[in-house]
Amino acid sequence: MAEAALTPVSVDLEPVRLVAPDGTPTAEARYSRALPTETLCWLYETMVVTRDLDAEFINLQRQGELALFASCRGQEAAQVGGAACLRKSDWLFPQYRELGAFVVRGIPSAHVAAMWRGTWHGGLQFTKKCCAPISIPVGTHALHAVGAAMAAQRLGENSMTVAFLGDGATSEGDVHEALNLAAVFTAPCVFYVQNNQWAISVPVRRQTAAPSIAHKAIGYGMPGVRIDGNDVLACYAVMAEAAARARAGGGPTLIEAVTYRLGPHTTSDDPTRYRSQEELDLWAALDPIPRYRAYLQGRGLWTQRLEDRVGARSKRLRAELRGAVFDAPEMDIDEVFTTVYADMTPALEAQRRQLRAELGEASR
Ligand SMILES: Cc1ncc(C[n+]2csc(CCOP(=O)(O)OP(=O)(O)O)c2C)c(N)n1
Ligand SMILES: [Mg+2]
Repeated sequence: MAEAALTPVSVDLEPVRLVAPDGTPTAEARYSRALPTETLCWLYETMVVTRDLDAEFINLQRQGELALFASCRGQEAAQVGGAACLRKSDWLFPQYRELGAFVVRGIPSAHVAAMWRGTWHGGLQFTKKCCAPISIPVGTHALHAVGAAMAAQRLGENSMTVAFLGDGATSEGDVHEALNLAAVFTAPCVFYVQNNQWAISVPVRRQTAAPSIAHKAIGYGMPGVRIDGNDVLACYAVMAEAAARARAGGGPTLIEAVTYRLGPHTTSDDPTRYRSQEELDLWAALDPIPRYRAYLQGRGLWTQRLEDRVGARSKRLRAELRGAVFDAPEMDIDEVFTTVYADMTPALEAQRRQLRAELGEASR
């Protein structure tokens, strides 16, 4: 087992940015923008498809088809860039807002919908794409990500894991334990914090007194990097570097992607109760999608043909999602009770009778 490196680390408060808000390249020279044209266009396509599918999920929730939905609107660059540079065999441990990462991984939206619809197996199919099910308990999955990374390390696999976390999650004890454990055991794990400025109605200034979330890395003894989370190329480049370091035995990295949640926390939330229109307008002007489109235009890579192709794919995927949700089989309510223990307990039997009575059905 490698000893934890005792190298002093420092963290730059200024986020890494490769593309300025107006779409022009910045002077940043430590990281490269040199990706193949196909990849550059595919990043754009994936961000737009994510935003369109996100809107469809909200529609479906409003139509009563989903119990709840947590929109990633505004965070597409952070999620798509952060996931796109990984290998398909690197395991993702999402929080609950990572639609962009799911689109990158090719997880069918119907499977994401099963989770938000509340069918009992919702999310389990994610594992086929090396992605853990969504984690609603905030922060618990950070430990799973470290455990999986340590397992990969011991098995001699050349893979790494990513814990997708929110700014609020960094205040959880589980996340502290995960960061510390990962650093001490040089686990090949990246902690990817999307600082979207809010944890429901709690602003990020109430999460930490540190200069930034990335600065916490200093205390754990791992590299910490702040990135402009609305710049897809910065997210791609910095995550690629951290993933390569993890694979090479260099241990974990804490990345803070500075971004903004443009929508409500979930479909059950009313953000006008706790944040101002001015703040929203400020961040709406930093929207990652028009920024990246302007960058592609500046490089002569954006074409109407690309836009049309992306629009057609979005339309098809939205229709597929609606179809999958409307045609979803009715859930057998008995499974809630029959799949808990080999033999149903009297208490569960009583609950089943009660539920059936409430649903107006004759008990079996
Ligand atoms: C352990 C735990 N505590 C509290 C909650 C309630 N809760 C749900 S989301 C959330 C805020 C999380 O904020 P953040 O980590 O910033 O993620 P974001 O929703 O902004 O993406 C809280 C407190 C929960 N789900 N789990
Ligand atoms: Mg947050």
